[in-house]
Amino acid sequence: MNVKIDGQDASGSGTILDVARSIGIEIPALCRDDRTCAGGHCRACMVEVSGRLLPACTTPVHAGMTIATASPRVREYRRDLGELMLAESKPGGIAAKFVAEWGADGSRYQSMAKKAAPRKDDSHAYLRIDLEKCIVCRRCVAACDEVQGQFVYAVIGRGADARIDWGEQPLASTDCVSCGSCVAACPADAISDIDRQGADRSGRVVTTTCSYCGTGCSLDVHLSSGKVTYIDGAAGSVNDGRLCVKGRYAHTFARCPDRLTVPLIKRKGKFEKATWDEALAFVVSEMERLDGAFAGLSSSRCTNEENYLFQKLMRAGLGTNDVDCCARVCHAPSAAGMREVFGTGAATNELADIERADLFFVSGSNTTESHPVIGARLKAAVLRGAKLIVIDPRRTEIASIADVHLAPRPGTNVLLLNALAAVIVEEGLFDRSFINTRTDGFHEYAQHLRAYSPEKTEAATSCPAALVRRAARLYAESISPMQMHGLGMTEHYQGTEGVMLLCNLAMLVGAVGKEGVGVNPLRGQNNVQGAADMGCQPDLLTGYLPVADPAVRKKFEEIWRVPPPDEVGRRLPEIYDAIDGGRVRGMFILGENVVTTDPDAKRVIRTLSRLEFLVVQEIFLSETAELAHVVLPGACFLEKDGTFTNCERRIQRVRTAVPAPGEARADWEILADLLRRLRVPGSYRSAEEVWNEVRKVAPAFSAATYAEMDADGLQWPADAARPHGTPILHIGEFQKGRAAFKKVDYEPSPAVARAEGPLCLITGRILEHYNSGSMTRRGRNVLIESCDRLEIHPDDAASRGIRDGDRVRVVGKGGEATATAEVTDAVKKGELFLSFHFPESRTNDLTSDIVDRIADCPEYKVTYVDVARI
Ligand SMILES: Nc1nc2c(c(=O)[nH]1)N[C@H]1C(S)=C(S)[C@@H](COP(=O)(O)OP(=O)(O)OC[C@H]3O[C@@H](n4cnc5c(=O)[nH]c(N)nc54)[C@H](O)[C@@H]3O)O[C@H]1N2
Ligand SMILES: Nc1nc2c(c(=O)[nH]1)N[C@H]1C(S)=C(S)[C@@H](COP(=O)(O)OP(=O)(O)OC[C@H]3O[C@@H](n4cnc5c(=O)[nH]c(N)nc54)[C@H](O)[C@@H]3O)O[C@H]1N2
Ligand SMILES: [Mo]
Repeated sequence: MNVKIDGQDASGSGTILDVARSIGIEIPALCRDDRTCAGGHCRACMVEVSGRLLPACTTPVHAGMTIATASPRVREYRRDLGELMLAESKPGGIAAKFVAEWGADGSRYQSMAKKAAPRKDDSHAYLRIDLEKCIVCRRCVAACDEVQGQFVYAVIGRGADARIDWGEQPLASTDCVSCGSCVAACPADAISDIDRQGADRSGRVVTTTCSYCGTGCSLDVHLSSGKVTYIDGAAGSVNDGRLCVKGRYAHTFARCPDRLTVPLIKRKGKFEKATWDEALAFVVSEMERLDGAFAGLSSSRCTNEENYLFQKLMRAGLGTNDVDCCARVCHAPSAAGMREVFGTGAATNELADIERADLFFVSGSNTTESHPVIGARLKAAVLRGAKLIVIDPRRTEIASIADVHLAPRPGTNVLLLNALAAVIVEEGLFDRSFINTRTDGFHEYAQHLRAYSPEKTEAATSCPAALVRRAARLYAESISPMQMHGLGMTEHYQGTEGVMLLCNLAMLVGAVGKEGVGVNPLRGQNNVQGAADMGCQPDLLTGYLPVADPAVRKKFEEIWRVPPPDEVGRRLPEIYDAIDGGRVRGMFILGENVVTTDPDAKRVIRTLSRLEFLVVQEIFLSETAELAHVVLPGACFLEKDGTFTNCERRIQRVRTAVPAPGEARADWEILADLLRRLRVPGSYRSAEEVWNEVRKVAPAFSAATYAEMDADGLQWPADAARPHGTPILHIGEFQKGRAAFKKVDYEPSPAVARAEGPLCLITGRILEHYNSGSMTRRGRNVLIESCDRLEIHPDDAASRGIRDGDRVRVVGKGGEATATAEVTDAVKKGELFLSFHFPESRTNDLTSDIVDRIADCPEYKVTYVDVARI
């Protein structure tokens, strides 16, 4: 449509505001947030159209319109609006700037000044509300409802009495999840936070990628005098401005006084400061002394470049394939199961598909706490009408809004997923043409499923057959059913097999290889996808190239000028066994706090204490670093360059915002130094140079240049045929050609037979804290959650005399943990949930040595215990 704006010709569709912006004309629009429905509340965007004043943000353009955005009438209107705002409030922020620009000075409507004292709230750990500044534009309400799906705010009162409200209680006691969306949205500073208050907001902004979970949110890090002042969500396909309480607020760890700033060498049981040269020379001499008996554990918190150099150090420098990463204790079963069925072990689709799917099948994922931004996107999709099936023994927040919530007994996913497939087959709901053209083994599979009808499995799973049938029909009948899964699938005795059954389900209904569908593991750590991609696995080199393949080794040798060793290395549990057996005598741990996070923690401590030499590269003196002989201080994500790969295979840039403290160095620089000292050919002057070597060795990344990923990252594979990356895998055919249905029989975990206690303990996460808590405990998140909590059903609590808030002891075969009881029927009778974020709670003293029988992932989700009041 052709229109005239301020005398300029413009064409386009949408609102006047959209078209004006498209030709560079800015209209003040205080209440506009492109992510929410336009409300037209603030009236700041009034423009003149054929003599009438109309709000630009809600008025659609039509052909021939003549629009004036700054006519005398518009200017007079805005000045008057400014006067009204000043009569009713004392706005700060951009609203104050506009009001001043409009020429309002508060002189016109003095008599109207508000009577009642506007409400203030400083109960929250981060947020601060002062309604005296509020212009009632309602952006906070829209942000909380539509962006976050949390519904904390409402507008009460009418006309001049209208005001923002959050119920009777203080903000800290509402459902607020501290995502800060309202803070970012507020144009008047009425809702602000402790980071912004009094901060200089005119400083430099560095865009980078969050280092907590695998969502991979883009961050705008605001700086002043070389320090981080506050962090906002950046625009970008992953988070579109959203963040969670960790990404936005848990950044103060970086400048904590107890950051490691110099290398440490343990002498007579005590750490002493050392120079870099001393420390690295000592590490290299120990590596050379223990030649062939050294193992490495890489860090999924570190960049791709660092993970690449780490495995190169182990392979080319020390001649061992004994290198693993935390994928082993996390989503290794997803990678193994999906690789086996589809040919590629990574998420099939992109997060943007959340907006294209009409049903979500979420299994074993506490999405709103573990991947809060994905959780918020799911909630928004459900609000617009998408269906939701959740499989989780607990009634998590996402389960509470599901159309169908199936709550299986922990460890019975195989039974339940077979039952869901059985319904689809029995009721003829499968996609015959997809099955015929792309899969094998359907008939045997269908036959096999007869033993697993919902009615036959009901007693063991405790999921009502009718509900299972309903879920199966919903999944099969939807057009774009998108799966997402978490550790409730993988951290089990039959973890890998459970994931294979998820693949089967998607194949049955033809939900792979197109938009809005697929099997999507919600990978955990910010760069666990990348750590595995880079080859921090004992059997696979960079880009999933098998180390056992001579042609692969030859190619690496050409580039490294050192051959990778040919024997497949040890996985983490095998490394521990080899330490106990004296075959591994030295170990390098990069950014992993295994003493707190690996199962059967007492055994981990015993085993690591046996090492003749342990070097830990960390940002803090973690519980694991305490056991080391040498500790090397690394730079955290805010202090270095590189890339992280998120759960949708998107490789994104990490950019230096602030300098590292003291003598701490970027992890890649330390690793490059060690490689040089071990006389491995090659040198690197920047993270980009490391990355360019990755592009050479692994075809899947060959086209992924820093320049190509600069704006919004890119999803691998990215090669000559797909230079801009690959949002969706398996279009037309699977990576491995045709895919075969896997028949999986249920095998109860050995924990069931061991029967070491009357209650089944699930361990996992809470929103505010992150893994071993080394970062989130060093900040105000502890004001929101100050200890690990044990969720216990009211009946189990009552029979043990436990009340909400009591300190309790969880007692198992391996030891004891302590926590604060939360009595809730979100867990079933006979089941418990305990988080593991506070090392002093000793959660992992309880977890056992049982692992997934294919991928060796620990069974963190099933441990039999009892509980008592302290
Ligand atoms: N806030 C926060 N976010 C995080 C992390 C953190 O520590 N804190 N860690 C990151 C990491 S490393 C990871 S891997 C991800 C993990 O993210 P999630 O996968 O969401 O992690 P969990 O909370 O461990 O477990 C998920 C759910 O599995 C359910 N579950 C347990 N047993 C079963 C079962 O038998 N069947 C089914 N279907 N479900 C079951 C549990 O009740 C739980 O709600 O989170 C990442 N994000
Ligand atoms: N009971 C129970 N235990 C679990 C789980 C569970 O569900 N239940 N989940 C498991 C899962 S899924 C995972 S992934 C593991 C996670 O286990 P870990 O990886 O051990 O957990 P993190 O606390 O993330 O440890 C990372 C360490 O790296 C350091 N670090 C952060 N950034 C950097 C950096 O840039 N450079 C360096 N050098 N160091 C850095 C941090 O200080 C921290 O100590 O925990 C597992 N443990
Ligand atoms: Mo994880």
